[in-house]
Amino acid sequence: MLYLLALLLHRLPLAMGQYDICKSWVTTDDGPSWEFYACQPKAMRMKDYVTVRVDPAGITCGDPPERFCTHENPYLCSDECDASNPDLAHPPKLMFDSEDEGLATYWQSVTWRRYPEPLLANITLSWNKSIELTDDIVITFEYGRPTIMMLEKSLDNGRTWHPYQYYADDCMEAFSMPARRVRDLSTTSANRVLCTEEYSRWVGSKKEKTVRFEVRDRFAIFAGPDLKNMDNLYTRLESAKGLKDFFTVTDLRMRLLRPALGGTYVQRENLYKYFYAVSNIEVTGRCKCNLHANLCTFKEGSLQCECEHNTTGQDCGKCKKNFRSRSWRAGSYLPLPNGSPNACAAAGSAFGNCECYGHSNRCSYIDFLNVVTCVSCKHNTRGQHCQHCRLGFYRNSSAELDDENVCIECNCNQIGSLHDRCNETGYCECKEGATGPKCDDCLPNYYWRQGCFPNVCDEELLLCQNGGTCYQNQRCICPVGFKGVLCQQSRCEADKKDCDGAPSVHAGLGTVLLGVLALQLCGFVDL
Ligand SMILES: *[C@@H]1O[C@H](CO)[C@@H](O)[C@H](O)[C@H]1NC(C)=O
Ligand SMILES: *[C@@H]1O[C@H](CO)[C@@H](O)[C@H](O)[C@H]1NC(C)=O
Ligand SMILES: *[C@@H]1O[C@H](CO)[C@@H](O)[C@H](O)[C@H]1NC(C)=O
Ligand SMILES: *[C@@H]1O[C@H](CO)[C@@H](O)[C@H](O)[C@H]1NC(C)=O
Ligand SMILES: *[C@@H]1O[C@H](CO)[C@@H](O)[C@H](O)[C@H]1NC(C)=O
Ligand SMILES: [Ca+2]
Repeated sequence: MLYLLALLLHRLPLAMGQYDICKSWVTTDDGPSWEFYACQPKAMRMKDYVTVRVDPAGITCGDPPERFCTHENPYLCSDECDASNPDLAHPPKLMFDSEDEGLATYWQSVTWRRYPEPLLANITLSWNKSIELTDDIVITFEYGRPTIMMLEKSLDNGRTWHPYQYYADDCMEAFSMPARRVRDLSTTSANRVLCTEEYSRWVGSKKEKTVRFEVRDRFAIFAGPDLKNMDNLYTRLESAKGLKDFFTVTDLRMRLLRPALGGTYVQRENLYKYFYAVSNIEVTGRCKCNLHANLCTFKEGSLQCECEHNTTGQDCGKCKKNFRSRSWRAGSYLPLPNGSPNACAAAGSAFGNCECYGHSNRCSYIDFLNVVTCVSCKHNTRGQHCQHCRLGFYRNSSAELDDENVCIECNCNQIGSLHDRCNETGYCECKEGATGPKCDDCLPNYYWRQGCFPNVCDEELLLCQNGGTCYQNQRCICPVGFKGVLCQQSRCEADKKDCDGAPSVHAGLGTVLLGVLALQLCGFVDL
């Protein structure tokens, strides 16, 4: 009990105190009303909400059953791992159960029987939720800690990964990095990724079992050794670029690269004593809710912020519908001690701010008009309150005024339309002969060729005469001997010379032949 109390007191500065309420009902000169504050959920044991994946397939021991021994007792290889026997199985979930007094339960890998091929294993923890670490990550190894391992993190649910910390008994040899200690970091290097030798050297497997990612030591750079000056840490978290993100993760991955050796060399004749065994992974943190929630609950398999301040989303990362009169902002730890809620505001709310439907976060007062107007409306909006669509855009009738998709481009056909504006249903104004919402079609009796032109010929009213054929409504292709727009004119009538005149002396052979042909055709038609 005393121990528990000590533990609670120890965690006090991180778990309690500031930023634990989002709003309170206060009475002011103007009467009672809500007052809002920056707020965050309490720190929790994150291993209770994690999903784990161990790679590669077949790395967990016991299938087939296998014997192993320990560095302390290397020649008594009588321990057995058997996946089909609950008493002898070591599945991944045993890294996250609560440890009963004395008896450790652990995940265990196969032994290094493939030596000198490396014995590699990845343990990937996923939350499907952004988490802010508030205390050290502590990984407990039974039978010795790895001599080389690496910790990686992801901020985007496992799409991209970044190194978080390197661990080796010889950093230079394993990673070509100098060995450093977190305690030696300074205020400007608090988020440096380093290689440490503190957790990888052989000291006997019972003595030192843990590998840490030192969150507290990094906090202490700002908050002092006992984390007494949390105000300073919160101030730094707001102002130092990238510092908050450094302690934020959605996933963690332990890459185990070489097991404990129990000495300097690998003994090839006894490979049953080399393997990984992890009994616990402790991750303490809080849901990242952007200082807009003080509760985080486990729903439908995922952690979820209970958003206040009229925000919404898994991390309270956007404003609720109809509360977008200004752009969303995270709450802030500053000014101390209560921070700023930076709440989302209802359209037309009594905040006194100029309403911009979330398309602008800047307003400006125009002196001579005595109006406040939104500046630089985004999302193709315009107007005093960004309530209109820019020219060339029209209102999306299925979107609210505060929706990013509220304005749709008119997209008028440049050739078919008179200009690039359109009416409220997206219809453009067409030039003569053009039609369709975007003016990219032609009316009946018009054809498209860089714009709409009236048909010259067609199959109904404007038939080509005398056996002529209509080419794409643009012209008649007339048989020899006829001409005119609709081939309505006989060449013989128009020009007697074509019919009975002798071919010109200047004409070439082709013309002569054509002349003869025309002569015959004329004769035929004349019959
Ligand atoms: C472990 O994950 C890394 C990526 O972070 C990958 O390159 C590597 O192949 C994985 N190793 C195993 C044994 O699955
Ligand atoms: C992750 O969380 C989101 C939001 O709560 C949920 O919609 C999604 O189904 C979850 N994905 C997985 C793989 O659990
Ligand atoms: C959120 O909206 C409700 C009305 O739905 C209002 O009563 C409340 O004061 C708002 N909270 C904030 C922080 O603006
Ligand atoms: C109109 O708004 C709705 C709701 O935001 C959106 O789903 C849709 O894609 C928008 N339409 C267009 C053409 O952008
Ligand atoms: C937009 O123009 C089209 C075509 O002229 C018309 O049918 C429609 O009613 C117009 N819409 C509005 C809102 O004026
Ligand atoms: Ca365990």
